[in-house]
Amino acid sequence: MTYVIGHKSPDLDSVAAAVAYARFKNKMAGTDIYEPARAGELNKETHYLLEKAGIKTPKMPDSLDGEQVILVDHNENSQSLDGIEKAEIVEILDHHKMNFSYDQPIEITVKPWGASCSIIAHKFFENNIDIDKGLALLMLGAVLVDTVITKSPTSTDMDKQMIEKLSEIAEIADWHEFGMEIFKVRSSLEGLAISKIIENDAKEFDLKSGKFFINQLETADLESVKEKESEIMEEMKKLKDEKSYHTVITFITDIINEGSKFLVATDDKEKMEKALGKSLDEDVYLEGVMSRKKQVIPMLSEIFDK
Ligand SMILES: [Mn+2]
Repeated sequence: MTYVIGHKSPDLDSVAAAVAYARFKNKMAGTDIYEPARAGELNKETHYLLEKAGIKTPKMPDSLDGEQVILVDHNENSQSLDGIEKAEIVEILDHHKMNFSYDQPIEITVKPWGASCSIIAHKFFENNIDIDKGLALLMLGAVLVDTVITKSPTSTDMDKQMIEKLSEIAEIADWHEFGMEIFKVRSSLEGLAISKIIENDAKEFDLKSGKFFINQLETADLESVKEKESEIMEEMKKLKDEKSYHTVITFITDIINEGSKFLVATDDKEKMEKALGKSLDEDVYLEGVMSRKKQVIPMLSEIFDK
């Protein structure tokens, strides 16, 4: 038996690639020795798509020690499940930079495409092997997520071609809409406590004016966050008072439209309006702003760190 396995903290592409490539290898060899596996807990969109595709969750081995493995969607030991140093790696299929050396010649497929599932889909088509509807749906989802619905700079023409072909098999009429559906599942705040939301991805910064707490959320659907905004604001104000912050910010990044909505609780409204270039009495949406490190902090430093 040979495991086909992706990286730790598996994303959709990593799990879908394991499922798809195990199936490809079994069909090519006319065997069932290739078994898809996963290297960690599944995220929300992976759960969602496996269920929608009617595909069972790959098992998670305790260790790869002594096992035969095919690595997909990664090639670095540090990203592999424990025991990889003592596993026999028989093949690699990936779309990341190579950081791999091995004492044996093995088969390696690496392409600079947007998703591992694009490379695997191409292999199916090249070899005239059928992809069933469920598998096509899973692979399509993986390519759409990894390429941010083809908007990522890593997305290539080949990814687009694979998206078109997989959509047809999966009977998805509008792949853009299907991509949005997956991103909505991924960024859903449903069931999350507000206290968790405001600490979703938070960092503290000491500026000359005082301590800043800056939290970022990602969404494919700003509208769906809107109904929680007042609750989020309340909780931010509480946090600001409790911890004596100068400013608490939650900015919600719309990954599709590439901009961020800012929720702000601050001691210095006037200066904050100057820093953001917007009135805090209205919705603050900053077009093109997506990075805390590269955009938000410099904007604030300009005003609050002098
Ligand atoms: Mn990937």
